[in-house]
Amino acid sequence: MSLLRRVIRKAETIKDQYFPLKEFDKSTLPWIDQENPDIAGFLKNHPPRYDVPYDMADKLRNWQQNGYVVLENIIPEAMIDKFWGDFRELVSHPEKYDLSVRIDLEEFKPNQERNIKEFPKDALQGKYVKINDFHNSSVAGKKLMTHPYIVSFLEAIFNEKVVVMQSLVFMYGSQQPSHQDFPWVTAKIPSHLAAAWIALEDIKIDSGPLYYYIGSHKMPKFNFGSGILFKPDSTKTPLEFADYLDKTSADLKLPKETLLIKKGDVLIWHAALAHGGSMITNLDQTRKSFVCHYSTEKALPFHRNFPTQVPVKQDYNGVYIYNNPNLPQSEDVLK
Ligand SMILES: O=C(O)CCC(=O)C(=O)O
Repeated sequence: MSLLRRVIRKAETIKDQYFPLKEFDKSTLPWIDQENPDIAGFLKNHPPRYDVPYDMADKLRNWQQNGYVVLENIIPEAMIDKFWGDFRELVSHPEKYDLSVRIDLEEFKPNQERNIKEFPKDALQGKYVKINDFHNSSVAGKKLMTHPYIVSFLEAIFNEKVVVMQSLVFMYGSQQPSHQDFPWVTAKIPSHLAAAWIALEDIKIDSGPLYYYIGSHKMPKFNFGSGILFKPDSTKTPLEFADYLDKTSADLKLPKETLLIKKGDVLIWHAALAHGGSMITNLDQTRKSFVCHYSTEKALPFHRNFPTQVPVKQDYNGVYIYNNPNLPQSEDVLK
């Protein structure tokens, strides 16, 4: 860690200790998260840049109330198949590529996150695998994550320039405990965050589908002992966080919904929507998905891992995607 990073980190730790963040900062909340947002008025002044096949006002109302929307049948099959072809190439010939992969299996402890080359090939096509930031290698991934109908919705909720923060490819269900994303995937403004779950096949009930608690984006935030963000000095664990989200959702009688969408449908969820992966009940059943996290240029004007470097960025449909400075040899290798 550079001296500058260390000084910034120390200052942040002292600030968290004495003034831990208890809620999102009201002054930087996206307009739609503020009290009584005027959706009709907003759309009159800010019509979507693309002619979307869904009712934007209706989707924005759903977002405001429930913390998520499903955009049905918006991605052409050919785009998904091209992306999945790139993914097949990656996992069939990992020796040719450089990118970070995480496999949450005991046998890979203590280094569960490694360069793809350093995992056995079989393990890459198994369970508990997360392929990180594959969009940096795959042009089809960049196009998919910035599909105009996804971008239009993100631009509407943020009313800011949208940037890509990170992405994950899953072949099987994650079986992840309940969580919200903002404590982990954090930009300078934690409320400037949304995620898209792009179904790359029809999702089956026995595959360990994603679940979420409807309306949970409005519940009081969990305190990690370091405020609402998870930090090295947090005194509460991710499992305590999961327990809080499950219990508070039950107390507030928030319905739990299971995501059984079709290939080409997209779920977009709020930074604070509590969600997780159900248990897989058929070990052979895949659950292919591309999960993309977005922020705004205001909150993330650089690559998330290189805040002190001037970013090299590409523009896809008006969204900035930062090149990974660590792996320049991998950028756009799959075209
Ligand atoms: O798809 C899943 O099961 C989990 C994805 C997720 O929770 C996330 O990326 O935040």
